[in-house]
Amino acid sequence: MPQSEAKLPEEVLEIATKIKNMKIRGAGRIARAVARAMIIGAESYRGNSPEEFKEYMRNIANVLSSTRPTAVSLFNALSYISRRYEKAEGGLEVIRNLVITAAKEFINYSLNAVKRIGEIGSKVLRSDDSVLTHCNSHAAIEAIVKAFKSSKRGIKVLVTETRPRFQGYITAEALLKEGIPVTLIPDSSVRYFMRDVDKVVVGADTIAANGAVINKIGTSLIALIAKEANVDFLVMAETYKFSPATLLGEYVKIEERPPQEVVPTSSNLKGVYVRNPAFDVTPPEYVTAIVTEIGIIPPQAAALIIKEYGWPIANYEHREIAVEEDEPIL
Ligand code: RUB
Repeated sequence: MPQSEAKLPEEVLEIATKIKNMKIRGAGRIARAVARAMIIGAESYRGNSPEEFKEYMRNIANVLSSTRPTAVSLFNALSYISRRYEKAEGGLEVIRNLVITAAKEFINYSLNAVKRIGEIGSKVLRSDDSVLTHCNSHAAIEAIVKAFKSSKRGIKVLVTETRPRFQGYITAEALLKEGIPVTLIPDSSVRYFMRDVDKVVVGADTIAANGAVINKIGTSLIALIAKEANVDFLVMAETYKFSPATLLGEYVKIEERPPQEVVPTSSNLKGVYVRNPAFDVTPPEYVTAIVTEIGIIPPQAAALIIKEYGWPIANYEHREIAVEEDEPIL
């Protein structure tokens, strides 16, 4: 049996499972993890046909693209890599190297982009700002930490719990480790606290061509409250978080996760339908600015970033729905 049809490397499948069950999570980390999986896949191929190798890499990319549907960073990373080897000619080693080089390039680019966003984003924060953040975004944390370390020592942060998966705990721990004063608050208390907030800083999973920001569920409510209170709403997003397909009219698929994340199976809510969307859409008019690694832009410039700086149009579609809509919990 050709290796393209054979079992894929265990380590690659493990990465896919970890993304699916959120042991690897956050749009940037997910993108770097799929790039790493492509490297592992390429290095593990034992056949000798370039065409069969391409088919095998396609199978790996399909498995990776079926893990979670919303973060476009995953699909942009895969497209960046596949664009390099799909049309390439040459022997197996040439093609294998193209995969490995492109994947390494993506990982390096991504790590540097997060650092650069940290530098640019940190300048927007003032020395005694009270910042509110939601979920767990490395780009957002990078900007806050960088600002704090560059002598803006008065910065303090309100972190939402981010139910149902409590990613806010990870953020609170990371900020505390850097010595930043952190207060953890329930998601539902955001309006109560907004009067004390100077800036909201969040990350993004996807940014659509019209500047709409898709991020952790609850983000759009926070944006609404920030708008009401006249508080700046800043999004930290690498350029590979911008979705080229939305320029061509495609909608962003919002992941719905298992109801058990919201209500434990042990509860006696038999027959109650539970919905668990993982992300929501914040319209551009609620976004003050998007901080990218190439500079700060208004959300209305999203299409320009896609066109001018563009990551290739993603070839990969998410093929699996995580959970049926309206699935009863018991
Ligand atoms: C994570 C989330 C993060 C973005 C940006 O959702 O919504 O805000 O992915 O993160 P989940 P980063 O926990 O469901 O993956 O800046 O680290 O890419």
